[in-house]
Parts: sequence; structure tokens; C-alpha cells
Amino acid sequence: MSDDRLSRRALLGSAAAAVLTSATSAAAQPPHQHQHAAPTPATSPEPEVPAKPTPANRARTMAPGMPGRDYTPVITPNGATLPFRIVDGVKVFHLVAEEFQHEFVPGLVTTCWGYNGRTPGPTIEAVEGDRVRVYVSNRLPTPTSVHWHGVLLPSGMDGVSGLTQAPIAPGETFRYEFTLRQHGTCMYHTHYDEMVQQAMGLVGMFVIHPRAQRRVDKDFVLLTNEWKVEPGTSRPDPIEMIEFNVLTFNGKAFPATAPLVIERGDRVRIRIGNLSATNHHTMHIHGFAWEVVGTDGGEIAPSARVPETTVIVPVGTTRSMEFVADMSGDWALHCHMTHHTMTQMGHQFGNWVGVKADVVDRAIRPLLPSYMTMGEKGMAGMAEHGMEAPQNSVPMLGGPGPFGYIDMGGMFTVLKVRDRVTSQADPGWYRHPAGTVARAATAAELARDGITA
Ligand SMILES: [Cu+2]
Repeated sequence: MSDDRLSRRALLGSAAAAVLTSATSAAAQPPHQHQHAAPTPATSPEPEVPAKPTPANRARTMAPGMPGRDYTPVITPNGATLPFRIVDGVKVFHLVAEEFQHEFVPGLVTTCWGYNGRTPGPTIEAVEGDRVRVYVSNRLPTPTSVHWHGVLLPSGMDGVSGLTQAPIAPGETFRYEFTLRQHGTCMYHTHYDEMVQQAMGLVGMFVIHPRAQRRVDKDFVLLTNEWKVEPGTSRPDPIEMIEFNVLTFNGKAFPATAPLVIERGDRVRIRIGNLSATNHHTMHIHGFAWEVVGTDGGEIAPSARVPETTVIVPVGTTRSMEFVADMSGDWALHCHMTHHTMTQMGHQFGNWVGVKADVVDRAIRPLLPSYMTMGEKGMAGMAEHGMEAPQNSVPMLGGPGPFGYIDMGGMFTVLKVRDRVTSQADPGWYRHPAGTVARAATAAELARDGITA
């Protein structure tokens, strides 16, 4: 022990003793001794203050909770759940941080970082009382670490590089181990060179089920992220701070987002995490009102829940919403920030509404391959009508729908509520009962109701 540390400890010991002294035995001090400098032997290992038991080290390990028996497993659309094995009563997981080719949407593939070949990494799913051991292997060209966001655990397992552990060097495997003493919707992400590594995709969800479940029929997990991918390039730009142009649910932009397939009458929970760099997302559901039942800090008491259709999920949080899906149909679920349902829209465009932009485009494109403008009547239909675009780019991409082109991209997906559901396979488009679809008004209707078109 260095002299410096020794003397600081001695000081701490003195201060603690002084507190005890003043509280209990001030009168017993010899008269020549100063009250707040009570003597403590310099050799005393720690202050004589009983440690307050902290929740993390009070955690009680229970038998491992098993899917199907102790909980209804979550569904991660476009994603996966991390498998585990049980060794001497401990759930053992393995995350591999690595680089791979990731397709945001057909036509846009870039080199990303993530876990086990995907971004977000596979969802970790466990049960309150489980003891979990997570090995993290680093196959990246740079150090990393994993922080268990929202998980209550001993400080040394918190994964903050430099603060609570050494960084995991390339080629190394670290071991994290703790007992889960809570339930809720948490996350995991890199805590080394955070801006670059999260922007490259080192993020994932960590769902902890309670022992006594309030069961739902469908329990979905969506993790949002935002990326900057210049049209025609092959890597996200990890130092972008403001102008993100690819916005994703579970690493996918619409139309590559898998639908959430729900049986009519199901009680549904949707857990949404946000590990975007900058943007809070305003998650809006069509067809239903939902209630926020929990955050990454825990459950919200039923008396405090408020009905909503749009919920802000701030950066670095999760929100869990529940509702009963009592109406069949194809219902949109999307971020309500309109530019977050666009893919690779340039933020430097002027306002070209009313201008014949294609003439200008043709003149400038040979000089600036990534140059493009919005269409003269707005941006709808630009991708649909075969706007010229650089290789490996999907400017303004939307997707085909049953009534034409859906001019949405980015953070947009569809809840498909059907009378009978047996899997998450896409059931196709909803077949609307006769007379329940908006259509062009007839002349007779306009005349009857006194409407001049
Ligand atoms: Cu958004």
C-alpha cells in the first residue's frame, strides 16, 4: 500500500471514528483530544462502520427460470434470443462482439459491428433470481466492454471501461456474473468509445421476467437505433451527431421490418428501447390506445398508468406498453417524427417543391455521384418511380402495399391482427370486410350530402 493510500485510509478512519464518537461517547474522550480527530490506529484496515447491506449483494439466487414454465418468451422481430446453458445452477450466455455485413433493407448493406453476427445483438432473456454468467469475446479490432443498462448489480460488473473494469482487448474474453434481483426491460451496450461503438451497432436488449408473471399473450421487443450512411458508401459514419438518415427497429428499416403478428383479443406487450445517439422517438400506435406499464427503472403502478397512443422513448431508456388488440387489421406502428420514417433522405436538400429538379439532377450527378433532390411535388414516389440513385443506397425507399406504394421507410412497422394466429409468419395483407375501406366518393353521394368537390 502506498503512503498516500495509507494516509487517506487513516484519515477516513479518523473521520468515521469522529462520527461515532460524537454520536456515542463524546463525553468519554480524554480532555486533550480534539473531537473530530479521534485517534484511530493507522493500521486499522477499514473504518469501524457497519456496512449497509446493499440490494445488489442481498440478491437471492433461485433455481433458473425456464421458458414456457416460468415465463412466456419474448419475440424479437428480425432478431433472435440468446441461447443459454445451465452449469451448476447458473445460466451461462456467450456474446461475441464482431464485425459483419448487415442489410438494413434490400439495397443497403454496410459493414457493422454487433454481437453474434447481428445488430442489435440477440435479446438476453432471464428471470428475477437467476444467476447469470455472460462471457464476452472481443473479435473487434479495438477494445470494448459491455454495460448492463438498468440491471442492478455489483459495481464491478457494471461494464464501464476504465471505471469498473479494464477494457476487453481484441482477442480477449471477459466474464461477467451476477444475480438478477429485479424484473423489467433493460438493455446492454458497449461502454468503450461509446459514440463510435454504439453507432456501429454494439447494442442489445436484456429482458428480465418476474417470478410470478402477469402473463401477456404476445410480448415483443423492439430496439431503435439511428445511423448515418452516405449514399454509395459501405460503412455507417460513427462520428455523426445530428443528421442520421437510416432509422431502424431491431436493425431494419421499413419495408424490411418484420410485422408483429397478433391474434385478435391478445393482450400485447411491446417493449421499446432507444439506443440511438441523439434522437428521442415518438412511438405511435394505430388502432389502439396503450398504457406505459414500465421503464428501464421498473414497473409503473397500475394507478399511475396513463392511456396514450404516442409515447416518447428518450435516448437511453426503455418503455413497455400494453394493450388488448381487439380490432383485426393492418395497423401501423411508427415513430411520429416524420423524417424518422424516411430512409437516406438528404438533410441538405433545398425546398424543391414546384421546381423541375430532374433537369438539375442530370447536370450535377456526373460531378457529384451522391447528389439528389426531392421531386417537384414533394418526395412521395421518388423511389417507386425509379429515381436514379448511387449504388448501395435506398433514398426515400418505401414498400409495396395492398393499395399502392407505402411512402414510409425507417422506423415503421405493421401490427397484423388476425382472428387466428399460429406463428409470426407474415399472414399477408388484411382482407377488409365489405364496406369498411375508404374509397372515392360517388357523384350520387356528393349530391345527396350537399358536397361540392
Ligand atoms: Cu424517431
